[in-house]
Amino acid sequence: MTTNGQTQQFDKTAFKAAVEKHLTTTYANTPTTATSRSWYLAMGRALAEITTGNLLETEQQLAEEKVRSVNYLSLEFLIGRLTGNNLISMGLYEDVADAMKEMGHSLTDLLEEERDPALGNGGLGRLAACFMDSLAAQEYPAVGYGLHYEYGLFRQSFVDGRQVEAPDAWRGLEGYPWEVVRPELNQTVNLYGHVEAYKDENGNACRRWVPGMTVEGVAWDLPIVGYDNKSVYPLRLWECRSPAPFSLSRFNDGDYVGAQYSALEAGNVTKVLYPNDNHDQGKALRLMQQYFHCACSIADILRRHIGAGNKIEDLAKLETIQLNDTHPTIAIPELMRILLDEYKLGWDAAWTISSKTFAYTNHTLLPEALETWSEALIAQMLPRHMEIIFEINHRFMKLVEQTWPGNNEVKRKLSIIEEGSQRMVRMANLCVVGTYAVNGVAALHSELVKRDLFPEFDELFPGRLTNVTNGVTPRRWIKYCNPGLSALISEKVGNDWPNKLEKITGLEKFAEDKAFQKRYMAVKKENKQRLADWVKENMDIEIDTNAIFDIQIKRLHEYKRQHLNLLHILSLYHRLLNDPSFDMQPRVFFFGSKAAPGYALAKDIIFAINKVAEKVNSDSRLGGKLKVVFIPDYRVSLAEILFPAADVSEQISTAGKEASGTGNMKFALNGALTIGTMDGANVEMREEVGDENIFIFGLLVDEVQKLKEEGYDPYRYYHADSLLRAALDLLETDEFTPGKPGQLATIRHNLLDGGDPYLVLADFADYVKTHEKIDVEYRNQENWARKAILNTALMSKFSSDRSIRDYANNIWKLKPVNR
Ligand code: GL2
Repeated sequence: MTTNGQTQQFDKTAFKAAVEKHLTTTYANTPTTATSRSWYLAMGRALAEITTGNLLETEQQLAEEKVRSVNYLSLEFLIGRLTGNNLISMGLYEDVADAMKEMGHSLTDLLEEERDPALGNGGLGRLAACFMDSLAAQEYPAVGYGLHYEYGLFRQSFVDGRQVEAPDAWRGLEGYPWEVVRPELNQTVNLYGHVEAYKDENGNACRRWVPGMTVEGVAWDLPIVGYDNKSVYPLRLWECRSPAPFSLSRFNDGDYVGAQYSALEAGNVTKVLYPNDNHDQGKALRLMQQYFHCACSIADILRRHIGAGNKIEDLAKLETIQLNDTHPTIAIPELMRILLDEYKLGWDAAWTISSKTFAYTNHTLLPEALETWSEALIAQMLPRHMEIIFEINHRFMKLVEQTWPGNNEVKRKLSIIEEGSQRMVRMANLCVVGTYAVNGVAALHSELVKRDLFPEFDELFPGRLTNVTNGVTPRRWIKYCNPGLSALISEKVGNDWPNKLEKITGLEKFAEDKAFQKRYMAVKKENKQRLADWVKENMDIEIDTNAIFDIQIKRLHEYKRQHLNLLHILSLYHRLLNDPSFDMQPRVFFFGSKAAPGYALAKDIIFAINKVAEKVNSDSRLGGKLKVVFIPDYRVSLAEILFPAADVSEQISTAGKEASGTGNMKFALNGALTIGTMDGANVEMREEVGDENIFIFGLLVDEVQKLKEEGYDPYRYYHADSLLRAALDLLETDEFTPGKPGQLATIRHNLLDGGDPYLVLADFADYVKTHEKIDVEYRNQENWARKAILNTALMSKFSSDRSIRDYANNIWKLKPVNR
């Protein structure tokens, strides 16, 4: 299918034999009795044999050539199913489909057997996965470091409209076929204990950590397969185990539970992914996860560096470490500890290496997401690290004093330590002080990082704060998930666009071409049908593919304003029933979203949408004009069906709150038109597609700030706008919860009496008006097709390949190494 080197090596007979071998020896099945799942597993293992070989060869080559590489540290990698995507990258999709067909199986069906490795919450984790894909596609030497959670993000179901969470054992009983355990890479991690002073052989005063507990880090590698090349990089996930999982003496004494106690304790560290998105809970176990992740990863980076015969002094020349948000910040004092206490470097030498090795990406301005840890907690769990953090801060405060002599206010603001009833460590401040580059994730966001979050840091360290606009991988988010569109694109611009997305601009000249418009819209229709079929089969809801498919899929959060979308739906419901002159194009509103289990209002919003959906979908008075579908358990594999099927993409956060968004890019690439605020990457998308091909509404960042300063009164909007009033008041009635009025009232209450912190009511009228415009524009299908084609054609900036090139050229100074 591609010119991939691996394609030529594909030996169908040998591959089929390998699948059968795994079916029988690895999964204890016979070809006649095996289930689809066993066939999928056996196929996965046979493929993983190929990628593991390439991974080891890539590792060896990079070590021998002593090339500079990036280490991407992230607590989350939301990779999604690997099999289909890897087949595409390996150039083996059709060959393997053929081989499996000869064995009596449809590849598409087998791919459905894979569970999503949901090792992330949302955008931040998915970005890390796109970045690994782009690093490998462009052969920038890289290792991804994450955690091997036993349970990924919870599975969501709805019981009477309410979210219910269940554990997600993503590996299944049989294990995940793509992963390979690497026992030779195991690490020992220390915790607790105390610090002691001692004199070294030369009589110098030294300090060392005497730990109170040790656990073991087990490395699992997942292959990140380069598209159309032979490089395979590891995504290395650490699992925490006890070094002494079982005490035979305690067991023999009859203490059966106590005998396993240390194993139970250690196993907890990587048991479960914290289900919070854009929110810091400050739990001790989470700090332990973070340190465990960093300690294993830093030790592994040093093992590679030193093992390849390099000097510790050359670390920053050969390795750079990107911190994905503040979650792995503790890696900074960890590297310092190793350089000071183990390599015995002086402070300045150690600091030079460390601060030239780390770079940090900021992903949010939301105060509730900016991590702080209590000094007491760090001092107890990581006593030596707390000392080092104090020393970093002490030296940093001297610099602040030199720059702003006698200014205690600025010291208080910039200090890594926040004073108060309990002292807290501000991880973002530690990151800015301890790294050589800090980037935001979209132009607007990076400006706000400089202007509002870190203005003094920008003055103190000119040039350190910068921007890298996010992107998404065109392999998964067009080629794999939208084969119809992919074929059409290839026909017009050639087939190398998946790793050269600039080529897609070539579609622009077909935007007016009537025949092309028809074919483009026919593909859209097929994708809408695929989604409609899924909905019919899984939710038993009938939907018409002639309706506008209007989709909002993302984590549930007040700032993302799913409740603004809901109020618009309620306004349509009200008008359809009460205003005989009102007419609209049939519309289906889709939602897909998980709420953090402890986020009560987010869960109430899910409940409300589900209750409205129940009523609306069976209300014959609406004449089929309005449907609402809340897809349960939204995840990457469902996103792959939803993005290609969308006509309208909802990107409606309060301006200044969504750092970037990446779903916005996936929708537009797949030809959906955005309704959005001037927030995050929407701003740059508008620049690319032009104002006439995107529907922008709402307050701007500065208007939001001004309105808040002036004193925002939600009741003003409530009293002034009868449609808004009707929509809000519906939430008080029992219209959607027969016999139980008030069940949806918390949302109304939050908006009116709770002060409407995200200005939903202020943006409502413009939002409704902009939707009316969409309604009109959609009626002219040629006009709509042109706009949709232009959205696909003009999105090339938002390839994660471009993002990674920006990081490589402007921050990491990294060169590709071809295999
Ligand atoms: C996020 C931002 O909210 C989101 O706008 C951005 O696209 C991603 C990736 O940069 O990062 N920040 C954050 O904490 N989470 C995000 O998704 N969880």
